[in-house]
Amino acid sequence: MKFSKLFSQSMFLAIMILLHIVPANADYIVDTGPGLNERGGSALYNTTPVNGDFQFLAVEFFLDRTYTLTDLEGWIYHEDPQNQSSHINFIIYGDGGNIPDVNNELYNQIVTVSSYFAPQWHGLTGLNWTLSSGEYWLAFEVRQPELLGNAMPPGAPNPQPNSAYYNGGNLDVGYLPESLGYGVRIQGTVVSEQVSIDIKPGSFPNSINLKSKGNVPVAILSSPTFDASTVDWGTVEFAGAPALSIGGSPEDVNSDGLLDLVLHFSTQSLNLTSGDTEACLTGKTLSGQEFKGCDSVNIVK
Ligand SMILES: [Ca+2]
Ligand SMILES: [Ca+2]
Repeated sequence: MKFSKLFSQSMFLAIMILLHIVPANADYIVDTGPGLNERGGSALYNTTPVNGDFQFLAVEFFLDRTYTLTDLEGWIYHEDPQNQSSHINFIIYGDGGNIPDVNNELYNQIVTVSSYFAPQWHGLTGLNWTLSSGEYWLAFEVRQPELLGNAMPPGAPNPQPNSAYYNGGNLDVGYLPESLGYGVRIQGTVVSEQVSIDIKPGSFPNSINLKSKGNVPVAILSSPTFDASTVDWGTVEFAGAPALSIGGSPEDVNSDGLLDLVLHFSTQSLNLTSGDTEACLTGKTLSGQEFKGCDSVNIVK
């Protein structure tokens, strides 16, 4: 019970943090700020690596929509007694409850660090790592027989609520943020989900007379991975026009057993010309996931 209580508090904290640091189209998904500007914190020491035996420090992060991660950074310190460079695997794991699921390694790339440097941001740029909404862990691992001394100084001002330390034998989780507080920055871009739409559901071709004073109905189709009932009407635009406040009752327009959403748009507001053969609809779900779908049109000349 104690553990689950801690977890739910952590979840709440994480959601609060997301709300604060992820305005629409923000670059930073996570930004804890830097750790202390001095040596200290946990070492990553790996003298006898065998399969699955390695050390890592990891922080949990939450995505409330689909992102492509582009930049990962850790606040890292290094002082190698043998004056050798080291290799850190930056790894994204799935969530295994409130620990990294080490059997679900999603992305992995090595960063080489020099034999000595003061605490600084170190990491990867130009990535194309796409993750759907959910809980994940960013782990900093030493998988080679190397030492990364005082690897990550703690003390980041806005630490992630959950972090974990694995020393090859014991997986410890649930440290209070102030005891670890690794510095982590994650950047990414919001990915627009592709959805299917049906302009003038039930009829084809989708003829539109731009002189009409009427409305054009457009169905946003549900699929096993997209629930049209989660659409935030106020964010929907079809060919540049906002949705009218009529209709919108869930109905299954394509008889696949999934309820779809039919919205209406003023023909006079559509940003279409006589040469257009396709029109697109964009919007967001109530949780902020962007989506887009297109269908053919036949502009009546
Ligand atoms: Ca149609
Ligand atoms: Ca349907």
